[in-house]
Amino acid sequence: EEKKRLSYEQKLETAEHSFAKKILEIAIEKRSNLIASADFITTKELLDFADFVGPHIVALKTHIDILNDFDADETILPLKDLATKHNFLLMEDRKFADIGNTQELQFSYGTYKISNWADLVTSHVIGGSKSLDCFMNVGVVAILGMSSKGTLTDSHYREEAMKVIQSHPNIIGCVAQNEISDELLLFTPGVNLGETGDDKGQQYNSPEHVIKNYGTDFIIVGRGIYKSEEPEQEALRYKNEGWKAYLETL
Ligand code: 5IU
Repeated sequence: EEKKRLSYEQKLETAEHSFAKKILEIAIEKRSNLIASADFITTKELLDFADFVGPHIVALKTHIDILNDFDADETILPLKDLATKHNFLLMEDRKFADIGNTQELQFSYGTYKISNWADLVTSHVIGGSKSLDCFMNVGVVAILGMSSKGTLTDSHYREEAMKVIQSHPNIIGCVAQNEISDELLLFTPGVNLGETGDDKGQQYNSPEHVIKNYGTDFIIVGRGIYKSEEPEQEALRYKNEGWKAYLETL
């Protein structure tokens, strides 16, 4: 028996964080719950991909530190222009996991200056609640559980992590592979229509499975889209699958 869920409109009514509101507004406007993970090592591939899939996504998830040719002017300025052009958010999957002081430095300084351009950032909560205070003017997506085989995010960890997550105003939602409470947005990676996993521990489910069983608000798809022959068509396919599954659970 599938659980009924709150609509994006209902979540928007109670959302408090500006970036929670923003991503919900984009979802409603574009009729999409798709986040594309753009795990590229060159700026050209990243920008071409962002332009192709931009119309179909609510956010583009980056690992900015894997680019071989990162350059603030050549990478970030055009990326921000594409985000404006196609109306999607930039989600840097940095997975912070340190003490507050170090995270503050990693967030604003160094090569990537994430705080200058990211709308959303991912963070572990392993450093405790105070370690998350530094993430200002951004929405934090906290890692509750991971999709990889053998992850240490067992039910005890998740129970303790959830206490931190529910009480921190910078956090808009969780990355997880299980159902969570309605007040937080649920982001689920490990989504693929053709594969069940990779040879490095990744485990996949379909968009329909995660949306119907976990109540996922936003599916995160990487290789399923960017490795396909026609990424734009494939993005549209995931978008449509995700939206259909969402409508069926209302
Ligand atoms: N990602 C996961 N699983 C997790 C977390 C993050 O796959 O539990 I936390 C990231 C890693 C990669 C993307 O950037 O999401 C998934 O890519 P593929 O769809 O190519 O597996």
